[in-house]
Amino acid sequence: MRSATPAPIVIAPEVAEALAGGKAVVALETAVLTHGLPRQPVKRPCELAGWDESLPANLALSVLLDLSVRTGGAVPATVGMLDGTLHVGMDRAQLERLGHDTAARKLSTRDLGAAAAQRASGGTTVAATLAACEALRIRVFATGGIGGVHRHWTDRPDISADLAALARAPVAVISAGAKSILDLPATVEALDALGVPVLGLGTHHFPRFFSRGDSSLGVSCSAKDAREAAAICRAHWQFTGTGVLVANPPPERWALPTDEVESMIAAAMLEAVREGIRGAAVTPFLLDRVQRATGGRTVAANVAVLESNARTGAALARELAAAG
Ligand code: PSU
Ligand code: MN
Repeated sequence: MRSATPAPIVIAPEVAEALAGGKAVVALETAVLTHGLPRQPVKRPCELAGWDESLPANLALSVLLDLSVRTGGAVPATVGMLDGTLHVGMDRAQLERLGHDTAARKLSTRDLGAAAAQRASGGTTVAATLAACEALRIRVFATGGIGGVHRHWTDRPDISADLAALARAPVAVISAGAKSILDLPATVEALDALGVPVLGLGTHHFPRFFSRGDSSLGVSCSAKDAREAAAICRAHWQFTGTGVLVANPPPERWALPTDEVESMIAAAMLEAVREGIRGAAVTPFLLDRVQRATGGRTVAANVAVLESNARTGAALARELAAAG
């Protein structure tokens, strides 16, 4: 006989305890595990000690982020779906299962119900991870770059559900701005319209994921460090319940020049149009093409960004927890 419907959300005991005790918790997404990074092993992409080069790169990354959050003094809560159950807090075996599953779906908010009912597995995007944060009152979430308004949105309004999710979940999302494949000025305008502050961490420039940004695109406020950022987040949530996009520029050493990234993206986009790539497939397609075009330099930048954001997320979560 079939077992009863599985509980839709399972919280790892470690995460439940930390939340109940008001300790620092940092949520992590898994779309980057299932659809973001290559599945081939990659030699230490950016000289990071926690990188296991015997693992497929996607899995090595999730393992590294878990470790970085812990080293930063917070409890990682990796979110992902296994056989229809949404897990908040995934252990190594669960990450391995999801990372090796070639049938894993890319799950945005709209996809959670269908995947749960069909007992599917999948990696959660920023939007779907934010839904879990909202349900469990997790206040900090670290990712690479959020989705946003895609280029050519006037032809086809491809706007990531990440923006709508940020507009409703009171969560600080640490991100290197938004992904460089997007229309970044339009994305910043959309965040503005949704009432989501863009808080530059040690910068007044909106980061462009692979590059550090410049004076052509700014943020709505800046903080010098995690402590000041936490104070701004707390004050923000006294007035309204929207998320805060904490824009953390990529580490200097691994950032790429804007022009170089731009020409790669232009080429990848032409290819996407030629191949008729649409909807949820657009982001993974473009990331894959850009990664291949640079022979791993964008992979290094991507990993460096994610790791830096995980560490920054831990620092921010600790500041928020300390303030109660
Ligand atoms: N940034 C990356 N790799 C990724 C993503 C972002 O460097 O895999 C994922 C995030 O999970 C984000 C999603 O939420 O892409 C956005 O997809 P879409 O544009 O289809 O909403
Ligand atoms: Mn889209």
